[in-house]
Formats: sequence, structure tokens, C-alpha cells
Amino acid sequence: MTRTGARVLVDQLVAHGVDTAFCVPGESYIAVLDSLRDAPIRLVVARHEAGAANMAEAYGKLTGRPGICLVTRAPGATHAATGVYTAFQDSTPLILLVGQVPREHRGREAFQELNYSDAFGAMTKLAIEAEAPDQFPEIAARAFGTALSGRPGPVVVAMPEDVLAAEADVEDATPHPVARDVPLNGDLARVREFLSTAARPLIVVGGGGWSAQAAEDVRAFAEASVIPVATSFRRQDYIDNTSPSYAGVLTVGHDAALAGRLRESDVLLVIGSRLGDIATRGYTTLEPPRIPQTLVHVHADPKELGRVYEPDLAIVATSPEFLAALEPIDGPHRTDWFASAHADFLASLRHKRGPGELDVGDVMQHLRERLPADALLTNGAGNYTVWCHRFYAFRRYRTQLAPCSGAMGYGIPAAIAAKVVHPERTVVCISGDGDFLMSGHELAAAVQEELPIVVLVVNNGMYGTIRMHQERLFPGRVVGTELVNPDFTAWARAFGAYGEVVLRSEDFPDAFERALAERRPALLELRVDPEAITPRQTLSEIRAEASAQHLGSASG
Ligand SMILES: Cc1ncc(C[n+]2csc(CCOP(=O)(O)OP(=O)(O)O)c2C)c(N)n1
Ligand SMILES: [Mg+2]
Repeated sequence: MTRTGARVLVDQLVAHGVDTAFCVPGESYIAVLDSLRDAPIRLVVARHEAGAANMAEAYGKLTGRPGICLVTRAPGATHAATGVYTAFQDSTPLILLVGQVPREHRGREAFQELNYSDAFGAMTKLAIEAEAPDQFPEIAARAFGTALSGRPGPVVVAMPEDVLAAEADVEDATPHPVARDVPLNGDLARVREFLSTAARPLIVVGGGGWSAQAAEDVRAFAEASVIPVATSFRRQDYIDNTSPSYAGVLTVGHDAALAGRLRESDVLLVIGSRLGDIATRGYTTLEPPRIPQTLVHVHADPKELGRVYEPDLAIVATSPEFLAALEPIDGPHRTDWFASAHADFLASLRHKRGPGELDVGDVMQHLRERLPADALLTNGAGNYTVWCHRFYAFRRYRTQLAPCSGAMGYGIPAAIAAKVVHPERTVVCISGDGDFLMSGHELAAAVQEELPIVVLVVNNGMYGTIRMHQERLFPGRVVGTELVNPDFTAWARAFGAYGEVVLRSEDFPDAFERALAERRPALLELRVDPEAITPRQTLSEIRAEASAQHLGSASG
């Protein structure tokens, strides 16, 4: 039986188990839309392609299956690029299906023509274009396999318009399991050898391709072997934070005690993480290429091993497979090191109240105590995230959806995807005032899809992160960072969402209950003092400190 290329493609999505796709429609792939109409796939319509791609990225993070995003030719694709980049940096499986001009017009710079392998080559694992309708089964199998295998990541599939319309008689692909990299027994024995004699071992977890079982396995291994575990930036949910082995997160501006612990460790077992820029405070806590401690580095991509730090033992393995194979060892001689690591984490959860009537630390403390273990927290980028990451305790795998890429505008699309996947769970997005306006319009998608997410907008009237850097480097010289904001709650109401302003910490708990009780998308605008720029230092303190240094260096 013959089918159009569009139908063949959609049938492959169904065959690969796709249940949800995120899109902004375009006439360039209208035949695919038509085929989706009859498919058992929920289509979530975003208002901007960055939103659609970020939703698909969050879906990929949450489920471990490729998020599917459909966008129109060039402008749709370039809008979606931010989500693709986040999938790349965050190692998330994602497939971007993008329209393309008919084959016979290619190379003429036809209307909205773009060479996708050129444009996306540096931020995807594969960018491929269909040449004939009967290729879709093979292309889809390759796209799913590539997105999921090794270090997961994004794939772009371009769909020339005439290929979608043409007919073919072709069989559907049968999805096959993805090959996993398993550690060698000899290497596992050496890991155990290193760890059994270590006095101050530390495990650092991160990267993509994890699972709830892997999170459970690392907790069980670390507790039984008396080894503390630190998580990497925005991978805080890779171990139950209430585990006595949890030592905290190597986030932006992380605790000095944790940085000290990373430096003082004698054996470092890095699982899945690239031991990157943020975890090492710009490669200063640990200076590449050779570090004093014994480094065991486990990663699914052999190209990441030895790329920055020279490991004593390099193991190519996916994190779940590595952890499933790792047997615990005895470690009673390091009980003090172990206990003090978790004690440091518990101490770092206590915040000092900052300036202003509403303190984001108070809000996070309330959420920590109020939310069930399976609630999902999402965020984008900005200084407000420092409070989110420092003062919350994640208990279940994939309760944190946050961009390791540091892309603003991620939180709301991610919250939408989270609520699509887990309608029964509480989903809270925390956003900054700058961050919110990069994707706040996706509240329309949340209202349309009837997804009762709660959005907290931390409003300090500025692009706070950049202002902080300004005060550090050019004290007092404010430029390009002040924001005149709209009335956020009126904006929320205009979309059909609930909106309320919160001015004081003590008013937050009741406002949060009202937001939850609405059972529709809700926004709480948290007005904070712009002085409260970090949990540790105010804006004025940063400015004064920088001015003194500048004066000092001018006179000295
Ligand atoms: C897409 C994108 N554009 C710009 C930046 C640079 N940037 C990082 S944080 C930030 C300001 C965020 O402001 P806001 O959301 O209000 O949070 P605040 O820092 O004030 O808490 C900017 C502009 C970025 N990380 N991502
Ligand atoms: Mg701000």
C-alpha cells in the first residue's frame, strides 16, 4: 500500500513510541500536520519555536525518550536553535523535524531555504535531510538511535516539501534497543581498589542518560561504601538529597566548603559528568590537565575522557550500566569525612535572611517543607536560580528541570512539558522578571492545554546577573540591565491564568495555596528588593568591595 512521505514519517514516530509532540505549525510541513491529526500523538502547540523546542527538550530530560519538536523552515528552525543547543549541552535526546524547500529548488536560496547540516552541524549529533519518501523508516531509526545512544543529544531531520507529498510503498521500521556501554570487569576491580584505600574519596555525578534506577544505585553504593556524593550543576536530582551520602551541588557560586572538599579529595570518581567549568569554578578548584588526586572518569563518550583532565582510569560506560555493575566496598575508616560532608550540606540549606520584605530563601524553605517528594521544579537562568539551587532538597530523580546550558526562557516551557507528562504531580516554575518575558507567552499554551502549573516570577526590576557582573567589574556604571516591567499579574489574567502579587515572605504560603487551588495556570509575582542580588552579598556590598579594589589598584 502506498503512503505519502508525511504519513510514512508520522507512522514511524508512532512505531517508535512517540506519544507527544511540540510544534509551531508551518505550511512547509503541512502534510505532516495533516497526518498527525489522525495519529495517537498529543500535539502541543507553542507560541514560539524556542518554547516548542524547550518543551521537547524537557520532555526528553524527563522521560529519557527523544522529545519531538516540529517547526517550519529557516525562521522556525533558527528560533528553535536555543532548545537544540540546550539538548546538546545538557545531553538530552531530542529530534527536531523541520520543513525544507522542494528538492528541485534547493541551492537557489529559495524562500526560507537553509542548509540545516551547516546551520546545526556544531550543535547536533546528526543533521540529515530526506531525499525520498521511502527513506523515512531508515531515517527515523537512525534519528532515534543517534539521539539515544552514547552521550544522548539532538538530531535534526529536514523534510523537503515534495518528499512529504510524494508516495512510497515501504515497510515501517521495527524499533530496536539502543546499545549500551558496559564497564569491563578489570576496570571495575581497579575502581574498587582505588576506593577501598581512599581516605577522602568523592563521587561527582552528572551528564545525560541517567535513570531513576541509576539514581537509586548511586545512593545505595555511596551509603554502603561510605563515600560522599556531589551533584553537578542542575543535576541535583541524581541522588536523594536526604541521603547521608549527599554532599551538595557544584552549582554556580557553590559553597566554599564543597569546593574545598573537591580539592581535598584523594580519589575522585566522576560518573557521567564532564567535570566542567561550573563544577570546578572555571577550572580553578581543579586545575587541568593533571590533578593531584586519583581521577577515575566514567563517561559514555570516549572523546570526553582525557579531553580536559587526565584520568588515572578512564571508563567508557553509560552511567546506569556502570552503577549497576559496581559492587560496594567497606569504608569505616572514612566515617568522619563522610558525615561532615552531609553535615556541610545540611548547614548550607539554612539561609541568612536578606534585605527586603520578601526573601527568596524563605520561599524556597517553604517549598522544601511544603512540596511532596515528587513535585517538579523548573527554572531558566538568572541570579534567582542561586536560591532555587541552594535552598531546595530534591528527593526523586527528575524532579529538577533546568538548563545546564544556562539558557533563559527555559522554565515555563519545561513546566508545560512536565505537566503534560505528569498531570498528577505539582509543577512549579521559578523565573526571573527578565527570564519570564523570554517565554512567558507560553502561558497561552498552558491555558489551552489546561495545565495548572504555578509560575513564581522573582521580580527585582533588572537583569540581575548582568547587573551583578557590572558592579563587580565596572562598579556604579549601570547600563543595559534595568527593566521597566509590565504588570505581570494583569498579563497572567489576560491569558486566562490566575495572578497575584506577593510582597512579604509571610504572605507566600497562603498565596501559594491559593495558586494551587485554582487548578489552572497561576502566576505569583514575588517582589524582591534589588539589593538582594545573591544570598551572601547585597548589590551595594558588591559595588563597595569592587570600588575599593579599583581604588586600591589605581593607587597601588
Ligand atoms: C538566552 C540568554 N540570553 C542572555 C543570557 C545572559 N543572562 C544570564 S542571566 C541574565 C539576567 C536574568 O535576569 P532575570 O531573569 O531577571 O534574573 P535575575 O538575575 O534578575 O535574578 C542574562 C541576561 C542568557 N543566559 N541566556
Ligand atoms: Mg531580574
